[in-house]
Amino acid sequence: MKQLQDTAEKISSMEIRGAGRIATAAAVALRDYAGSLEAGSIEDFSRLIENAAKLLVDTRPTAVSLPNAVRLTSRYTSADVEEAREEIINNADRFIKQADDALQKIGEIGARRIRDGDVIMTHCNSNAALSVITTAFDQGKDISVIATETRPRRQGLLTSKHLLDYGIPTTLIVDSAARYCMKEVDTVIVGADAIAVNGALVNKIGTSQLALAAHEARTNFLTAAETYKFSPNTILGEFIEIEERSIDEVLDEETLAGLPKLNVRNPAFDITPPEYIDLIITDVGAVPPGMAYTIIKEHLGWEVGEMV
Ligand code: RUB
Repeated sequence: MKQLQDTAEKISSMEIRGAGRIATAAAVALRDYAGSLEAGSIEDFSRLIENAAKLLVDTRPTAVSLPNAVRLTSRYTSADVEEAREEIINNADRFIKQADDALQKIGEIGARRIRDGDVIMTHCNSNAALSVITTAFDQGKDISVIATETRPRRQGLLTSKHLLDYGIPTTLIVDSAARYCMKEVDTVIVGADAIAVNGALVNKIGTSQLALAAHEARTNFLTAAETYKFSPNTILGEFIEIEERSIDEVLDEETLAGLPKLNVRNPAFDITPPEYIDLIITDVGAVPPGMAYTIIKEHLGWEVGEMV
């Protein structure tokens, strides 16, 4: 239980962050919890697993990878505690392996869209987008990257460090310089926290501004998204909740205290409409946003009736 709570706390505080890492951490936490929990009956087991799943899912509302990972991991069919435990452990291991393989496939597929000499712009810190960029570099393409700072948490620094360690020339810009710099960019590639059934992309706040600027400049705009980042619940008409985080992330306590009448908001994600997205690079292929429904139906493995 302690390890489960630790993981939940690390996801809330963003010590573990990024939709893919959150999903894998949740699968690991559920696997270890299922492996060690004591339950006298399948009913007890089921209640404890449901509570654990809820604890994890409630940590952050936007990245659909989290409920998808929890759902895929916590399913079992047996009415025997030991067998159910085993099913969850196997589900988690399978999910973790598939998530890892998906990153590699996304890298291979996405790298074909990157040409020798390209300048790539990216936003926030996405393992999936980085997989595309580093795979293209590994193929010998002479590329460079413009990374946006990504206020307020400045995940662009993580991206810049990763790329520099890899040997890829990288320039950091403030978020508001994105349109100014767009004329130098050949391709924008970002990650995804969720893809809705209409192909809309939910990703770090500021992504839609990049998409708008890319559209205006006729620059390719790609998102890299594992299939487990597509949102089945949007088929039922549900909205994807946009997380609003603490305003302490935007301004420090002293500045806030000096401006008591100032309203401050800190939405953590935004929505990019499908018409601004050229391609979604998934582990099952590079698809247009209009294919989102097919991906959900064919690759997420549960029926609408099961979700209602
Ligand atoms: C991270 C973010 C990333 C996506 C995709 O937001 O928006 O672009 O999660 O990342 P936060 P990945 O820092 O608030 O979690 O491709 O690594 O899953």
